[in-house]
Amino acid sequence: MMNNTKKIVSAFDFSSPALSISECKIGHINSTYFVDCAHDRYVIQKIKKEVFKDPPAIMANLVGVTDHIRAKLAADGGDVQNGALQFVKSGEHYYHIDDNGEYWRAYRFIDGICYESCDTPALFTRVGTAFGNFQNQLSDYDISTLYEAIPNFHNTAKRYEAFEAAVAADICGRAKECAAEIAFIRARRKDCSFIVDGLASGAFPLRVTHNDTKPNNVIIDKKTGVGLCVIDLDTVMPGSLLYDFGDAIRFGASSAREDETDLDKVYVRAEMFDAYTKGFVKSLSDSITKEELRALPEGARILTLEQGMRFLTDHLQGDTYFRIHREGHNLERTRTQLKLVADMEKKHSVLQGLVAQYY
Ligand code: GN1
Ligand code: MG
Repeated sequence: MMNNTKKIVSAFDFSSPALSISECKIGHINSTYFVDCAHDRYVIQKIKKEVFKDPPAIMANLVGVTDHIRAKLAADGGDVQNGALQFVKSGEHYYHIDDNGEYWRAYRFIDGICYESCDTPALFTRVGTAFGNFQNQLSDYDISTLYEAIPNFHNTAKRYEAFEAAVAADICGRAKECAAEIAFIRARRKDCSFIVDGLASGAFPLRVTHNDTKPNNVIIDKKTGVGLCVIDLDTVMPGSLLYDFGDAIRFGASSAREDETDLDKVYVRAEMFDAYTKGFVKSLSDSITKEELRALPEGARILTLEQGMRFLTDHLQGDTYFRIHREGHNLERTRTQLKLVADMEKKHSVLQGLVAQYY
């Protein structure tokens, strides 16, 4: 371990001395490391301040939410050890500020697998069940106590405005090479208020949502294959169930990686859409409304369009938000999202038919 990491690691109240540290390269925002201690393994993360403006408030959210879930697990005879993240204190606080003013947090490592992609419908059903259960466990959480980590995170209409502003400013001179993508998004401008309008009218109830429902945010038990624990909780905020459904579909039901460059390989897998819906809807069967059910396919399309806008906005602004690994990476990611949107439009009646069995 280097001296500065040693200092950060030693700031946390781990149960035994730290022996080594290794980087986890997954995730576009925070930096994550595994810390192996004599008797236990932990995860430490540097919270990206540019994205998460108030780390102490974030940590209050995370501790509140995970304590709530743990209490539910204890009451229901669930897996208290592995069913919710257990954050580790640094003195008084659940964070440590290093010499550079960076915020760090730590939690106990939970052994299991985080799948980067789902290869089988059965696995994706389990991911859907895990995210559905997560929403259930938080259905009685006091929404008013949640700090809104990133205001308007999934406000697609606001994301559209930000996209137009980035096109107008064009600070990197990249708009010209993205003319087709810009036109594609502009043609769907009206659709961007679908979910915000539904929330405003009450058609879609306000819930505590995860908001970043990629399959790699569920830890799967190696032996049983069942979802153990939902992670990556920074964006737990008030929102619509459609955010969690839609984001999961846009990522997990895609036939290809988020940055696949051969667009012929990118389409939405109806059988995976069906598989996720099965797990998610079943675990939410007591609370999901008819309006929400009916809107699932459209929710998936809107969240995918939104992600395309976010990647393109970042590309136009010079790649300051999403970590990139090569030039044009955010434009490549944009293209896969827009290809998925087009394919969802083509398969609209198929997807609508798949959810119809539930209402
Ligand atoms: C970011 O860091 P990661 O990969 O879990 C992003 C999500 C995007 C996702 C796209 C806080 O999540 O909203 O959907 O990248 N998280 C934040 O892959 O912006
Ligand atoms: Mg993540």
